[in-house]
Amino acid sequence: MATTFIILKPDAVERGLIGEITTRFERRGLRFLAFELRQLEASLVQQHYAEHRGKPFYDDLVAFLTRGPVVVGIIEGPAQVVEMVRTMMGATDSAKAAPGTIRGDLAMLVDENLIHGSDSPASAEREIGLFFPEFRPV
Ligand code: RTP
Ligand code: MG
Repeated sequence: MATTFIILKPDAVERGLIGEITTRFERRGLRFLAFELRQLEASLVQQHYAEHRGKPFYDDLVAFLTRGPVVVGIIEGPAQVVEMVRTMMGATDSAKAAPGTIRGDLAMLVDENLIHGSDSPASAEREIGLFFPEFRPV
């Protein structure tokens, strides 16, 4: 088994889509090991998205992630869980995301794209450490 990290972004919470998105993962057979509604500090979001510092969308991205509560979660699944969750999310630009994916079914913008998912096992480990420093795999 392996773990990955997700954020249901403020647009998902504002639009009342926590249940819809969570249910997709649970129906697939994946299991939440942590699940918490949280108002994020800008400093944490900046650390989380450090790879994008300096890009044109960076400041807007930090403002977006801190404009209201998010859900942060840890998902457990098979060895490929990081990739499974990314596939279920769909392309970054929701307008181009395939039908059947979370973004492809429920969103249409590149910035307000409902969900973050770790992009590699190394990212998952780093992000779980940032958002859930107390977490120990069960
Ligand atoms: P995420 O990190 O949130 O899971 O998304 P991702 O891997 O699919 O995309 P990434 O390239 O890491 O971009 C991070 C987030 O920045 C916003 N973004 N806006 N306006 C733009 O061109 C633009 N590009 C990216 C999105 O919210 C994206 O999810
Ligand atoms: Mg990313």
